[in-house]
Amino acid sequence: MFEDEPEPDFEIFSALLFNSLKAITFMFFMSFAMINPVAESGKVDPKAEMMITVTWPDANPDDVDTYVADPAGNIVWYHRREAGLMHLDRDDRGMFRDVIELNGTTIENPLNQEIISFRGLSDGEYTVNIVHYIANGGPLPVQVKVEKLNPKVSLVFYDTINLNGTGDERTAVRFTLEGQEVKDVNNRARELVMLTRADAPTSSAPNLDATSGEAVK
Ligand SMILES: [Ca+2]
Ligand SMILES: [Ca+2]
Repeated sequence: MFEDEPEPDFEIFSALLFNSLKAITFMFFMSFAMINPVAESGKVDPKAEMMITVTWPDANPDDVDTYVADPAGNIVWYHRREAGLMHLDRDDRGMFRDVIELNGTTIENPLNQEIISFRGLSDGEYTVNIVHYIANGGPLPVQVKVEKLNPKVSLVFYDTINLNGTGDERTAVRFTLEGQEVKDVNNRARELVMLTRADAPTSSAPNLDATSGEAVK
């Protein structure tokens, strides 16, 4: 009777080991099965549902700011880079502090771009505004692109809008989400900057961004 006991234990152990191996193998193949369709369908970031890209000419010193309002009234902008489910990657200020490290040397980054991504979607109307915060010359062509990323990338809006001088605020696009559907894409003017002014810090001391270390306006 005593001699019989180790055997069932060993059988349970080897069954467990075998099942664990099967589970690991299954997960290994599943992770590949999940990665491949994502790469093939051209998804940018599986966690982002929407992406708004604002671009102005390379090496241009002008500072353009992007403001996006969601249906709940949250507004994402350079002083509030997380609002609701929206995130602004960075405040691009033209050429100001726009440097990158390459092989130990610091070079100027010519790119002028601000990106806003949505982690999730809520029903209702969104507004995308662009603002000519600092102008150095004539009209500035600014490209605004709005993409819905899932289940596949679809273009909601793409256009070039001219900004005509310091303080110029334009509504690039307004659109309404209903579930996965995008409706009523239009550019009826709506001011967002004035709605954010209660948000602005009262101190005149420069704030340093925690992640990039760059000065915040
Ligand atoms: Ca900016
Ligand atoms: Ca820049």
